[in-house]
Amino acid sequence: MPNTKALKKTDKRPFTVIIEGNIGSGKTTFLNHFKKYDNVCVLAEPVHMWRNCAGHNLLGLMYEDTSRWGFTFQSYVQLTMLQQHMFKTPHPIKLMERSIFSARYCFVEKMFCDGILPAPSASVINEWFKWITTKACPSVDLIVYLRTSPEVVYQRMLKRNREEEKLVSLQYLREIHEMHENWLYHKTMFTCPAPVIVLNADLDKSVIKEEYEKYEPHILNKIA
Ligand code: DCP
Repeated sequence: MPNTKALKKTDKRPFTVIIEGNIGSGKTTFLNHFKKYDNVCVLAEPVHMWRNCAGHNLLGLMYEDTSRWGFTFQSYVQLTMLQQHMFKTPHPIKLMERSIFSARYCFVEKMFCDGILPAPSASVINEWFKWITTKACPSVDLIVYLRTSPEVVYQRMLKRNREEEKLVSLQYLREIHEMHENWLYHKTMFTCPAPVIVLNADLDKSVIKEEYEKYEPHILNKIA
């Protein structure tokens, strides 16, 4: 006879937390902080896949010619984010860098509003998004919003010097900031798939650990 109690326990989906914030807001640093906990599964964003899809650097192509490659890039982002959402782990807590939601609500929306993503292309992404979020149900329990100012993340981005991001302007970071703010802070655009906690992610690396620790119980003590 199988132990049904034990089966139920392992079948249970993990308490899932998505880490959101502007480009350069410190999502990776935040995730790295939680790697030391045995009960936490940490899923970094698959940027390496975006840079190498069967040998094609979709991230680079997207920045070089957004009108030509924006749809291709965001379609692939949507697939890779779905893979992260569906990733099964025996750990009771799962932390994900970004989500299918920020891809749709911040980046795709921005391209569409700017007229870079034509309406037919936006519709295709949107139809996929609606199907995925209703049928595949990527469940989220908590959103951690790493809130920053565009000027701070701009400096960080320049410092890390990612080749593809050489074309990213302060203005673009301001606009992506506004998308995050409207979605997660003012809550005037789209719905939040889970409650949001807001961290001051402008803080320097030397002191940000204290900010992380302040909010740790929200993540570690809530095991679904
Ligand atoms: N990106 C995009 N569209 C998406 C997701 C990301 O255009 N749907 C781009 C923006 C960045 C790169 O991909 O150029 C990676 O951005 P993220 O903000 O997701 O990751 P970072 O590496 O900037 O995170 P952090 O610095 O906060 O750790």
